[in-house]
Amino acid sequence: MQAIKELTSLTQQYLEKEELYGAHNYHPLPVVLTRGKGVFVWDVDDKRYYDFLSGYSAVNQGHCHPRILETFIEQALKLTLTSRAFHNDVLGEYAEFITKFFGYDKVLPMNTGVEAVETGLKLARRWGYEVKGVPANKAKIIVCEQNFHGRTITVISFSSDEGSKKDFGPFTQGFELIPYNNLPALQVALRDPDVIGFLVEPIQGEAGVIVPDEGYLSKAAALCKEANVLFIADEIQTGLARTGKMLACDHEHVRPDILLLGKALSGGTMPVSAVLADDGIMLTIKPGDHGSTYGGNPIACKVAITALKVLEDEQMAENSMVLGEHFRKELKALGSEHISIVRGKGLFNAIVINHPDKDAAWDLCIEMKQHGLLAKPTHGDRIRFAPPLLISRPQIDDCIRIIKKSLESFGK
Ligand code: IF1
Repeated sequence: MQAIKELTSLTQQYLEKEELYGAHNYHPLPVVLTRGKGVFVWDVDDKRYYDFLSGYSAVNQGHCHPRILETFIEQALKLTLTSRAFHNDVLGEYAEFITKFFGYDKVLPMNTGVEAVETGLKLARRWGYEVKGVPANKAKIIVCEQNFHGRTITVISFSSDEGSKKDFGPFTQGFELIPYNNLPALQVALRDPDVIGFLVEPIQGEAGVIVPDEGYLSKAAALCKEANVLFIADEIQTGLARTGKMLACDHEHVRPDILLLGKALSGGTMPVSAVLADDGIMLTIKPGDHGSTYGGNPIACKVAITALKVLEDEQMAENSMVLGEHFRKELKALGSEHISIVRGKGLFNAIVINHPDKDAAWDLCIEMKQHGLLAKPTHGDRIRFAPPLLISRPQIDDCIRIIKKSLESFGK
């Protein structure tokens, strides 16, 4: 663990203030950022870093993308919030754009990712009772072990990670955990007539970029269809070009019944999330049944349109696909004894560190920080590598050199 004393006094001042007045609900890397542009961020001592976390894939388009910021500022100077008590001249334009962009009848706009997840769960339950005909309060939704779908009490109710649930009970009922990437387990769970939904990450992010077997998503979706169960894809982290396709589900031509989006939907400017579904599902929600103060606000709508256009115009999915393959190949070619696994899809990757020291992944992140690359461990021994999708091949090669140099410090 890097000692605070090795940090500049300016950085230390920021850390101390946060420590004194901020809740201690995170353990960030000891770096204080003040500026971002494209793939780079700068700290308060004007040191430059490659950002290999991208705000947990909320900054796929790169930090402070000019087109997205221009849209943000232009709308902010005009009208920021009407609430849904009144109409405005932006929501309809956005709803038409995003539903046509992804091929769905309707969109329900929310703000954070977990709000989209909660909305998707409510929508699935409402459909389960009113369309599938499940008895009142009996609806069940299947979820996967090692899932991460957000931090609300209902969503942690179906987490398999005891650490994220401890002393937050009592929990919401109606969820059943099955192993991820396990079709027989799904098949058995789908036999229950009260099951109305299957919520799944196409690639498990927080768990350490767990990529399921080829065909898992398409077969799971087919099993759900057969069982008249809604396939709910949480693409909040895997979506929006991150894995080399606009949606991770696109790799297997799967069309979710309910599609959840967030994070990069605003290009890292503000919380914007969305739930997409067809009329048979979406219209079970009637006026007044669900909503949010900021959901679908004018800035969010305009920014989301530009954020999606930027992904398409700058061919970020294609870049993610090509450079992701190159990145994994180069990482594997390092042949480091300290890397036991390299996995991912597109520019959504992770390594598993093989080292006797339990803090090895953290220490490697500190070493990479020293050499100008920011990444953070997840679940102790895994490090996620997810740069903004506009990164270039020379920049990827530069980052491979940084990772190589940092790994060598283990040998010393
Ligand atoms: C934190 C993790 C990533 C998500 C998926 C829904 C949400 C997330 C697949 C909820 C959010 C964020 C939350 C953030 C760190 C980050 C994270 F480490 F927590 F798990 F990315 F892997 N579905 N993930 O990944 O979206 O409400 O946060 O907008 O809570 O520390 P949100």
